[in-house]
Parts: sequence; C-alpha cells; structure tokens
Amino acid sequence: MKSDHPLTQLEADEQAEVLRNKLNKWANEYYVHDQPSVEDSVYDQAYQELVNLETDFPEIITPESPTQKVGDQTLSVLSKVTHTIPMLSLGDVFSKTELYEFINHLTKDGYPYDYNCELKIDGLAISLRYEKGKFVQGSTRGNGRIGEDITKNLETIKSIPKKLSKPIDIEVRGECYMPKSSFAELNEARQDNGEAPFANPRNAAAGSLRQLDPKVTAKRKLSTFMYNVADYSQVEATTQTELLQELAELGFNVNPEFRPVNSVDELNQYLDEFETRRDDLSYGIDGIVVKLNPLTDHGTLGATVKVPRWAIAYKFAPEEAETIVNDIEWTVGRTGVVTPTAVMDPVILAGTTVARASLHNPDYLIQKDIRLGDTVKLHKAGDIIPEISEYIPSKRPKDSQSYPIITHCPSCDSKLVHLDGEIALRCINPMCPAQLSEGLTHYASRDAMNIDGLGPKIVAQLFEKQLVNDVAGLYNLTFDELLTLDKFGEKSANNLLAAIDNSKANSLERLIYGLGIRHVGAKAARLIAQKVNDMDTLMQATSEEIAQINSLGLVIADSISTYFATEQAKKLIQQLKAAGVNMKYLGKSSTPSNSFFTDKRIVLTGKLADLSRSQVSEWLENQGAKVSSSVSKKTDLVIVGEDPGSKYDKALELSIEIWDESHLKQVMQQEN
Ligand code: 1X8
Repeated sequence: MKSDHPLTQLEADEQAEVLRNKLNKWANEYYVHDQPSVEDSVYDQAYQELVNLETDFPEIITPESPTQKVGDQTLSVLSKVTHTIPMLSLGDVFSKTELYEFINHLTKDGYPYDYNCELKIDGLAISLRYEKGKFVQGSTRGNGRIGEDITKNLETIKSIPKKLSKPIDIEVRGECYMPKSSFAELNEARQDNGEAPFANPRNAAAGSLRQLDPKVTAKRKLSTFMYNVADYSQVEATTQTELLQELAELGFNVNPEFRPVNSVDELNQYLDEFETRRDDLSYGIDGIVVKLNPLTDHGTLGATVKVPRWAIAYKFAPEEAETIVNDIEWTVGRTGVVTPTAVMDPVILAGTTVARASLHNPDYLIQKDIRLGDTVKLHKAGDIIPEISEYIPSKRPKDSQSYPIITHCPSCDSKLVHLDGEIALRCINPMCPAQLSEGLTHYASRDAMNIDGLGPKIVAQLFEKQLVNDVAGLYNLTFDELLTLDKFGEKSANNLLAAIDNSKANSLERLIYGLGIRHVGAKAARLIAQKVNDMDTLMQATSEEIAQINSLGLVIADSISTYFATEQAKKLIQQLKAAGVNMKYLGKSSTPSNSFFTDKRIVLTGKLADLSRSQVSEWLENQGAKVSSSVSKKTDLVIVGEDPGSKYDKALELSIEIWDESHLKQVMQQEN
C-alpha cells in the first residue's frame, strides 16, 4: 500500500467490493442473458477503476474479482466447437463513397463488375454441418474459430432442414434471427411478467439460441437465412448468386431479396431500394452485403486475418434523434407492475412520431440516470420500440437532480414491493383502481370479451365516476348511468349496453382469457376451454390436471389454480354467472355460419409478416374453413406470404385463387 494514497485499505476494499459486484452483474447480463444494461464503455471504465485499486492495494484482490478470471468464465456451459474453417466477420463501410472505393480497388485489380447484393440480417451467425445429407451439428460463431454447440437448440427451428435433398457432406453458414413480430410479442410477454425486455432482435435471438434447455429455444419463434458454405468444393455453384440458388434447392431458407448487379447504377438502385423497404420487411436488417460474384475469385483474393477481401458490408446509419424529457410517468399495469415512462417533446424517428419511451423498471431508470430536463438520444430497439440510448451530459441543466423512485402506488398509494427478487416494482393491492381498470380494459378487448366501444378512456371514466368497481359491475350498468359519461348520448349508451349484453353469449375461452390470469394468453385459454368445457370443471381442476392439457405446463397451471383459490375470484365468477354470462365452451357452434370461409379448403404458404401462421389458421378455422397443408385440385384458396416456394407454383399451375397477406388482413378486419 502506498502511504500517500488518498484511500485507506479498508476504503479501497469497500470500493472494490462495489465495483466487483457491478462488474459481475454486468458480465452476467452480457454473457448469460445477452442483455447488457450498460454500454461497453461503462463496463470498461469500472473495470479499469478496479484494476487501479487492485494495483495500489494487492491485498484486496479476491478470487471472485473479474480481473482474476480468464476470459468470460461466466459464460454458459454449452460445449465448444472448433470451426476447422474459421467463420470470418465482414469489413464494413458506412457511406456509399467508401463502398465505391472498395469496389474500384477490385476493378483496378482486374476483377469483373459482377457482384451479388444481399441483405445483412440482424441476427446471430450460425454454422450447420451435414453428413450424407443429415444435420449433425450446429454451432454459434463464437470468436470465429471456436463457437458453442447449439445443435439441440437449432433442431427446434423449423426452417433448418434436418435432411437435405441430396445426401452430401456440407457445412452451411448463415444467420439465425427473430422476426420483428415475434420480437415484439416476446418483449411484451416479458414485460407482462416483470422481466426486462431484450434490447433488439439480435440479442433476443442470441439469448434464445444460447440456452441450455432446447425447450426454451423451441418457444421462441426463430428463423434462419443461410448464405454461405465453409468450403466451395462442397457445391456445384460457380458464382455467389448460384450458390444461394443451390442452397435453396438443398432445402435451406435463403433470403429471397438477393440480386446480382453489373453496374454502379444497379448497385445504387439496390442500396436505395432497401434503405426504403427496410421498415417494411418482417425481419431486421442493418445493412447490405456486397460480394464479388465469381467464387474462384474469392480463393484468389483470400482474406485478411479477420475479413474476406471479396465482400463488404454497407451499414445503414442507425436512426437516432434528440429530444427533451419533460416528465416521467408511472403507470400501473393489469398485474400491478409499475412502469416508468419518459414523456418527451415529440420527434420523428424512423418514420413515426415518438413522444414516449418506456424506462422499463426503476433499476433501468437509475442505471440510465435519466432526469427531467435532460436532452436524450432516442433510437428504435429492433427498429420498432422507441428507446432512450443515453442522456447528453453537456446538455444537462445545471440544477438537475436524480429522479426519485416512487415508493407508493400512483393510483392507490399502497406501498410498492419487489416480489421474489423481481426487478419489477409492483402494487400488490388487489383492489387498486388502476389495476382493476386495466383489468376491465383487457376483459373488454377484442381477443377477450370483445365489447365494442369499451376502450381505456370509457373504462377510466366508469371507475372515476364509481359506476363500476370490477368486471362484474359492467353487467349492472344502466342507460341513465351511461348518459353521464363524456360525449355519451342515447345512441352510444344503447350501443354500449347492447355490446355488453352480447358479450354474455361468448364462448368460455374468451371469458378465461378476459379474466386476465397471469400467464394465460388467448391461445392457452382456448386449449383449456376446449378441454374442460365449462367453468366449474376448470375451477375444480387441480394444477396437475390443468398442466396436462396440451402440455400447457405447470407455470400456467399453477397460476390458474392460485387464481381460482382466491375468494375474490370465486365471488367474481359467481357474480358473472348471476349476470347471465355464459360459462360453457361453445366450440364450432359459435362459428358464424354464413361466412365466406365456411367449408373452404385453404392452404397457407410462405412467411407472413404481421400475423403468425397459427393465428391465421385458428382464425380461418373459426370461420369454418379447413386449413390443409398441401395444394390440390380441391383447394379453394391459397394464402401466400413471403418466399412461398412450391405450393405457390402449384396454385398458379392449378389456377387456384391466391391472396397475399394484406388482402387477407383486409378481409379479416371486415369479417371481425
Ligand atoms: C454476415 C451476414 C452476411 C449476410 C447476411 N447477414 C449477415 N449478418 C449475407 O451474406 N447475406 S455475411 C456475414 C459475415 O460474413 N460475417
């Protein structure tokens, strides 16, 4: 120890302890959960502070110190795979000028103006090994030479063929990604459960793939685009364009947007086209990859230590905007989770006006240290969700103060708690008006009891005026009471009363979903209703019995039995019954009989951008259609998504009616 050091050893030890804890937490977030809560620079700075302290006071070093661990020991225990042929990264450029320089250089050296343009998918690089056409091993890129074995996880992904169309040995490389819609769905569910959302689809895909339990991966909706082979001698193709076609023929998913270009104009057109179409794609891209087409030239050019000399990534500028934080609002969700939201001066960001961004939970707010009056940088996580990247220190008002974390519910003033070490802050008062009001809005929502005209604003008024205090109260509302609501005349009052009355006839699955039981989504509710047939059976079922319904599992089952064990739930169901709400599953009889879809044979093919295949199938079946998997002369209609494949060709051949997704959505809206 230095005698002139400003700190005593005890003080240094205490500071080191704080730093070790922070660093270990961040490393865990980064490596295990793929969810860093701080920028790399923040980590690096804290790490350096710890190194300095430990240099001055070597006695304070502990084996747990991150400075004492080799590499990222906190990494999971997935086994390692050596890439015999390394997985390279790509050189990148951020402007057209730099891209042209790269190409001019090659042109000067005598290479042809023949490039294949491809989209740069925002996912996780993977390598798939096949022996005699059978999938034998899949791995992550890792550091390019050593990756992790994720075979079991990759086996759960539908777009990865388990058997190729030819019995060859081949190692194929590409990207595993999470479609934007699945990303949004996953994050919504995580937030409902008080879990931190993934920062972007790339992190979500990585977190889903690097799981020790393949069942977790299976639940995440992942897909793949393959674009390369480890060794060109394994293919017949002589150009990159042909290589992609060959991969598709072998059975791989290949991104359909690739295009050979033979002039600057064609190249430019491709770049401009996708900079515009970027937001409309159902998956995230962060740039464009330009590859010299003839494969023999790849061999001649070779690679530097890290990147090939025959390809380059043109990266899109991330969309970012600056604005000022005017307020931080705390809202109470249906499950009592209290979430801070930054309210800002409106700015246009990646095509939409943004004035609010979730700050997720108190920890996040503290880490980001966002304060009132701060100028902040905003971006869209996964191109969808507005998120504050950071505040700009030089623009922080002089008198600014840390934003205090609330301790009591903004709605009912109960003391807020963290349940079982959750990050989320919760209000656990079951009578909290904000929770009840959110619960009622959910009850009335389209996938639940579908009460037209009963949105959040009306619900808020009903609570304010104390016209209802729970879901059952809806059915006692009178015409005169409704007339007291803002802008409510006789017509709107009658319409709402009729909508409420109609909801009594809904089939059981809507009611189960509408109750807002934790973890019970619309799909689970449907499976449960089909199985139990009526509410009494469900209320009497044990958690084990519920868990076995279509292998729903214990999390959902426990949540349901805990819910029905409460006196409040029993009383609520009693009141709903008394009000005449249907408690039975109505099955197919609830299907509209005069639908266009009745008895139509329908085939879905290709990837849908905004709707999931299961949603569409379920909806079509509810309309009385028969959804089948192959196209034949008996097929009435084929619904075609992106990259449709042979079913689409067959439909054209047989002159069967074909709809694209947007047409389907229009019709779905009309029918609903
Ligand atoms: C990375 C990626 C490549 C392609 C698409 N998306 C990526 N993220 C492609 O070639 N189509 S190539 C690549 C790499 O070499 N590291």
